[in-house]
Amino acid sequence: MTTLYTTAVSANGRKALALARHLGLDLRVETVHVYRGEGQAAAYRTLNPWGKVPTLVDGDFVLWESNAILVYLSEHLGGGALSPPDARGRADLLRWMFWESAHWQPTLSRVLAPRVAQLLFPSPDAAPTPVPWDDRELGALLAVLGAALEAGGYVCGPELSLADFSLAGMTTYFAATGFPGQEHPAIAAWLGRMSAVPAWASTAVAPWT
Ligand SMILES: N[C@@H](CCC(=O)N[C@@H](CS)C(=O)NCC(=O)O)C(=O)O
Repeated sequence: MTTLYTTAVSANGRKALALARHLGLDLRVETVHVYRGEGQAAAYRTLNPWGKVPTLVDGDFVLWESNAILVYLSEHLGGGALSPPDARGRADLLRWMFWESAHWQPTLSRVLAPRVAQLLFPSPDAAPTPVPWDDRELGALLAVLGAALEAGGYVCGPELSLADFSLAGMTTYFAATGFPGQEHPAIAAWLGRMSAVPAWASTAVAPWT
């Protein structure tokens, strides 16, 4: 039995859950309410010393870091689906997944965190914290991703790949935090295509919907 430890509202957990559904994998989902501190529980930290979600447990194999989990789900359990078989295609895929982890995810976390926290823990008295969508570093990242999506397909070309699940993760927060899609039409169009992927759409939950 394979178990995914996650919480439905987590952007990184959503990547793994959505890919598992897309591949038709039979995963047991165990909820860890990381935003209520459950990630720091001693028992969970024996699986994931970092105390975050997602974590995948497949028999005696324990894996954390969402992008590594995507690769494992595809290669070990999904027959290599959504991952190109050739070296250049695979290197391109990994390039985008490393970029997601090194740049996209940290920058979006920094820019969105205050508003995301408000939406997770609403307080009737708090005015919405504005999201600095004009942040210079974020602008550079949006330009790079937008250019890659200009042709109208997916991140690595005309076919959906693991890179789409990876990069779409943080966009989980976009609708609720007011992503200015009109300023980034290629990204907005790609998000529309991702919404048409049933496994991606089915993992969208409140307060992000
Ligand atoms: N780089 C990690 C990031 C994991 C991460 O930050 N997960 C968030 C949820 S999206 C979390 O567990 N946050 C709870 C916390 O920081 O305590 C990955 O891609 O898996």
